[in-house]
Amino acid sequence: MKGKASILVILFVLHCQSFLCSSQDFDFFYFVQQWPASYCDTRRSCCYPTTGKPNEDFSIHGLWPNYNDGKWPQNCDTSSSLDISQISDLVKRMEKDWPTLACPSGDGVKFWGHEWEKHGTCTSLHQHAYFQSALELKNKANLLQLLKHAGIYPGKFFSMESIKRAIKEGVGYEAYIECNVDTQGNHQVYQVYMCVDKSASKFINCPILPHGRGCGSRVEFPSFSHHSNSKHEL
Ligand code: U2P
Repeated sequence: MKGKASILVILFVLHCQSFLCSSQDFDFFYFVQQWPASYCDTRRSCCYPTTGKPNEDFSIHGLWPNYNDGKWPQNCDTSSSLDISQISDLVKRMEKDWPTLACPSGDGVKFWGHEWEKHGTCTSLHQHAYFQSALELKNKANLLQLLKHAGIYPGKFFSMESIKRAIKEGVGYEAYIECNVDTQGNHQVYQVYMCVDKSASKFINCPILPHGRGCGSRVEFPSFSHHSNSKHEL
C-alpha cells in the first residue's frame, strides 16, 4: 500500500510538472518595452514592418511570466499557436504599439505568435486577454510622455539617475533599464522592464531585477525620427 501511494505521488508530481501546473505557475510578469531607435542603430540594424515605419515611441517587446527567483517558464503548451482571428479587433493597435523590427520585414504576426507561444502559454490568460492586457499596460505607463515631461527628449545623452527618477515619479514604481551599444560604441537606453502583478493589470515593485546589460551613469536616448538605416527601406 505504502509503495502504491508513493508511486501515485510521484506520478502526480511528474504530471503536474509537465502539464497541469505549468499554465499558471509563476509569480509576476515583466512588461518589457523597447526603444526602436536603439534596436535599429546597432551593428545588427533592423527591418521596418511591412505595415510602415513605427512611430518614435516605446514599443512592446513582451509580457513575460517570471518566478521570484529570476527564472521563468516558457513554451508551456506547444499545441497552442496564435490564432489571429481571435485578436482581429486588436491588430491595428498591435501594429502601432507592438511592431516587429526583426529582419526580414514582417507584418508582426510571427513576432506576436512567438511571444504567445513562448510566454503567453505560461499564463492563465486566453490569447485576447493576454494581448489586450499588454496594450493596456503600455497606455498606463506612457514612458515617452513621462520622460519628455521630465525634460528627457530623444536625441541627447542623460544621466541614468534622471531617467530612472522620471519613470519612478511618472509610474510610481521603479523600472529596470537595459542598455545596448550603437555603432559608435555609445551605451543607450534599449529596454525598460516594469513588474506587473499576476492579474496583468497593476504595476508592482519588482520581486527581482533581471540580469541584463549594464548602462553606465550617462546614456544616450537616441532619436528615431531621422533613423533610416533599415535594411529594408520602405
Ligand atoms: O534576454 C534575452 C531573451 O530572453 C528572454 N527572457 C529574458 C528575461 C526574462 O526574464 N524572460 C525572458 O523570456 C526574452 O526572449 P524573447 O521573448 O525575446 O524570445 C529575451 O529577449
